[in-house]
Order: sequence, then structure tokens, then C-alpha cells
Amino acid sequence: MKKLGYLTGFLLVFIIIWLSACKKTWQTTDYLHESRQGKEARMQWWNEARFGMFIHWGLYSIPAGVYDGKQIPGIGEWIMQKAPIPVKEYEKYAAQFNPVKFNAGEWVKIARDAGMKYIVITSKHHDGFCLWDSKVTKWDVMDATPFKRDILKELKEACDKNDIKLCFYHSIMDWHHPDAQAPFYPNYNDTERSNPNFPRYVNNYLKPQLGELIKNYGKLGILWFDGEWIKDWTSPMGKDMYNYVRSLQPDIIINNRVDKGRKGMQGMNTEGEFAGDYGTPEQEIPDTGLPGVAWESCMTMNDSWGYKSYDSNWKSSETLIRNIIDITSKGGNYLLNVGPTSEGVIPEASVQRLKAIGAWMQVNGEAIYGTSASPFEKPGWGRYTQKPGKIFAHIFERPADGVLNIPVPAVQVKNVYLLGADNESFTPVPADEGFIIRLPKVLPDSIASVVVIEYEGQL
Ligand code: H79
Repeated sequence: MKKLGYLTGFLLVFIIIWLSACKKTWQTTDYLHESRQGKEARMQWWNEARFGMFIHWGLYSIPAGVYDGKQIPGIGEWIMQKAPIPVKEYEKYAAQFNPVKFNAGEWVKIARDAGMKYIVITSKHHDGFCLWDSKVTKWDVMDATPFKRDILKELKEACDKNDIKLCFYHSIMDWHHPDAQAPFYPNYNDTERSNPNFPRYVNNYLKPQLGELIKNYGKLGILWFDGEWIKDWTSPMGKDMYNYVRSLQPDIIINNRVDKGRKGMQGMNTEGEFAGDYGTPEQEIPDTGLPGVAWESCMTMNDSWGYKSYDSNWKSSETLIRNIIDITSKGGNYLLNVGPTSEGVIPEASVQRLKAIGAWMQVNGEAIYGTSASPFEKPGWGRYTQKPGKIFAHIFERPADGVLNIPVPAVQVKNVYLLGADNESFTPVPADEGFIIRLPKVLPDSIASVVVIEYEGQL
């Protein structure tokens, strides 16, 4: 009997050790190395989407670019740093945050009607203020404002209804947290200074916050990190964060700003081993794309991400539509920003432009979604995109003689037609290089008209 007791005891100890070893392997799953097929499958929806909405919204929409009676130069969401504003002063905006006109369904509809397939909203920007009910801080919409509604939850529900992927932008840098950059005032963005308590901020605050966001808001599309350039954020921290986020949602996509592999505003350093699924050029479109890597250009419609009451330097619809085409022709995604007001309204100038984009997408979307980079050099009159068996010629400027020369061998061409204008079709005429068609005097769209070339065989 006694012997049996020893044996059971021994077996129990063995099982406990074995179980804890299992747990350990589970915890340290290395998501940094995955098969090419695995990554392709994970990135598929994103590659097909091509177009998303960035939303920068937070307390900075209240000052909207003005502090102490002065217009503060620079991007609106950086006003705390640019003015600069002490933490205690900045905190006062929270009591004023009551965006009663906020309607998640309306925002999502604006994005959907523009042809956008995903939304990236600031769960937390550099000012540290949280748009959801975070359990690790009172510096959030629930505890610090009269509004007391979980903005992220409402957006997730609206996105799910409209087949839009919800994604979160989350700042690593934090100007409000005492263990992060708050003590650096008046230069929260001091890139030389260190906070000895920073690891405590990462483990007790930043990581738990990511845990909340990933566990409590259902399936997410992307985690879009930023503010990773600070001295205290290290590459091992970035890799650990990448693994942590993927361990909770293995299919999620994470931008490269989780690690230190970004190359300034150009967005991507391809040398060295860094965590992150895609490069993030900011306010620029790389001349020839970023060959061999996935990338997404994020850009503003005026000069600011966060709402600024007096920034009226809006890009034209023509520029925005041609940007989508230009980026797509180079194999990238376009993440186009809106900065809602403190009332919760997307500025009318943005809405108008998004409507124009939506109207263009309605007719020409098949030349954008699911397409990839042009197989040809950039032509003088516009851009190319492609899908298997199809080339799309996006005409920005109609050649003066109306002749379009496409370098696809005439014998391979099956069909050539315009999108819009009743899909007028053309008879291709063989030429030295490929074939030519004669365009009508007036094209269906003065911003960009698309000629579809259906072909067979390999190019
Ligand atoms: O959220 C929006 C902006 O608030 C944020 N990114 C977009 C998406 C933004 N972060 N920084 N800036 C805008 C400008 C800051 C640039 C610099 Fe640096 C930070 C210059 C030096 C440190 C990062 C590292 C860029 C160049 C080197």
C-alpha cells in the first residue's frame, strides 16, 4: 500500500513537471519565423484590400491646434509636446471630452462608401489617453471624461456589421505615464533621455493594455504600433511584443514599428532581422515601391492627423484618387487619414473627398482590389495595375494624339475595354511593341479612366 502511495506521488510530480514544460513551450512560440505560405495566407485580406481609413481621435481634438490663445505649428495630435503642455494641464481636456455627435455606424458607413476595407483607429496616441475602458488606468474615456462610452467597442460592432476590419493604432511612447516619457517635460519626445522605470511601464501597463485590446474586442485586423523610436524601446522588447500579440491572435497583422526596423519616414529597413509584417512609409509614396516587402503608405488629407480647426490645406480628390492608383501600381496599400472633431464628427471637407473616391471606386474598383504591382515601367500618361490575365491601364493624362500603346503582344490580347462609359471596347492594332488603341476624345473620368486588357498566356 505504502509503495503504491509513493508511486502515485511520483507520478503526480512527474505530470506537474511535464505540464509546466508544455506551458513553457506554448508561451514561447516563436511567431517571428513562419513559412512563406503561412505569411501569405495571413496577409491575403490585407493585400486584396489596398485601401483603409486611419482615424486619429483623442483629447487633442479639443484644443484643435490652439493653446493659450496661440496657434501651435505642427501636427495637431502633437500639441502636448509642441506647445508644450504640462501633464496636469493637459489632463483638463478630459473633463471637456463629450463628443455627443459620435456615431460609429456613420463613421463606418463613410469608410465603406469610400471603398475602404479596414479602419485603423488610435486606441492610444502619444498623449496616452485611451479610447476604451482600460483596467490599468483611469486615463481613459470611461474614468476621465463625461462621455463614458467605449468608443472602440461601438466601432467594432459597426465594423462587423459592414464587413470592415477594425484595427488599432497603439503608441509605445507615452507622454502621460510617469514610468514612460511624462517626466521628460518640456520635451516628451527627448530621444536621448531614458526612464529607469520604463521596463515596469512595459510589463505592468503597455503589455496588459495590448492584452485587453486583443482579448476583449473580438477578431482584429492589424495592430499598428508607433512611437517606437524612443531610446528605451529595444529590439528585444519589440520582438517580445510581436510574439505576445500573435500568441493571443495568431492571424493578426502587425506593422514594423513594433520593432526598430523602420528607416525614418521611408518606412522600412530591409537589412537585419526585425519583427513586423509590413513597412510603413509616412506621408510619402516610395518612388518604385519597396520591392520584395509588403508596405502601406499612411497619409493625411490636409497637414495634420489629429483635428486642427484652422488647417484647410486639403489635397484635391484628384490627388487622393491618383495616390491610391500610384500606390497600388507599386504594390502598396493606402491608409488615408481623417481627424474627427471633439464633437465626434468627421470634417465635411474629408467626407466630400471620400465621396468622390467612393464614386470612382464604384466604377473602377476592380482595377484596385486584389491587384498587384505593375509589370511595366511607369508610362507618361498614368499607371498600370494587374491581376492574373488582366492589365489595367489607368489614364491620368490622355495622350494628345489619343493613341495608347500597351506592351502586351497583340496575339495574346483577348479583350480591350474601358471601365465606365458603357464599357466601350476596342480593336487592338499590332504595333512594334505590343499593340495600340485609339482612345475616344473624351474619357469617362477626367481624374483617371481605366482601360482593361484581358490577355492569355504569360507576359
Ligand atoms: O500618428 C501620426 C503622427 O502623430 C506620428 N505618426 C503618424 C502616423 C508621428 N510620429 N512622429 N511624427 C509623426 C514625426 C516625428 C518624427 C521623428 Fe523620428 C521622431 C523624428 C525623429 C524622431 C521617427 C524616427 C521619424 C524619424 C526618425
